[in-house]
Amino acid sequence: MNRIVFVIFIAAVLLLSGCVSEEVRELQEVEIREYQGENLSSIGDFRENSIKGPQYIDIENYSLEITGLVENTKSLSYDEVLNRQKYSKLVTLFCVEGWNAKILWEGILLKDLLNEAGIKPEANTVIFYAYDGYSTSLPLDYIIGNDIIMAHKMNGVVMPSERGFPFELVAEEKWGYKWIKWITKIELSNDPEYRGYWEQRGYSNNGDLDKSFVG
Ligand SMILES: Nc1nc2c(c(=O)[nH]1)N[C@H]1C(S)=C(S)[C@@H](COP(=O)(O)O)O[C@H]1N2
Ligand SMILES: [Mo]
Repeated sequence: MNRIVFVIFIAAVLLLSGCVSEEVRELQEVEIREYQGENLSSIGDFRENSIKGPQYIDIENYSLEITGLVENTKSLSYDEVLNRQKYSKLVTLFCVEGWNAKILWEGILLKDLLNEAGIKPEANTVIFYAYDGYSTSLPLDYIIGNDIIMAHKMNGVVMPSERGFPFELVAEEKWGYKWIKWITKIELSNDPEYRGYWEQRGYSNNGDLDKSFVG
């Protein structure tokens, strides 16, 4: 008798645990706020100061263009962009307005994308364009030499629209205005003097964090 009760008990436990584990569904990813002993900022800590306010990109109709001084022009869907090795980096964004945010970024290496398209030897500058008409540029050497990534996740969650979904440039060691959000086009160029949105309005073209952004 005892044995039967025991067997029923075990069967019930197995059944229940089966049900419970089937019930567990991950509804949303939870933001990471600590990484290797360091506290992170929150994706809610950013100030909204984009030139035209937040952009809401319809991902079904989204494509990322790779153009200019490349062997093969590319037009990639969101999934096609993400269909390669991901990398993460802990980097702090500093805005010229005096605030900052330390975030664990995750995304893809720009040099992987560019090498796939084939970098022409004359190229020395990478110009980025965004959905809101914003643009900025950075030296090709900087992008390649520093393993610069284009992020689709922040603190382990998919980047919110307000923060730059689908992709934001993680321009480490550069002021926030180089961290272009809502990227739609990457152009390889041989014009190191190209000036983006804020650069045309007086911000420094190199955007180095250790220098003043004016002048
Ligand atoms: N497309 C686009 N990217 C942009 C901007 C913008 O106006 N449009 N603003 C830049 C600036 S000045 C900063 S500081 C960072 C972070 O801005 P956020 O706090 O609005 O996310 O985004 C940068 N990327
Ligand atoms: Mo900024």
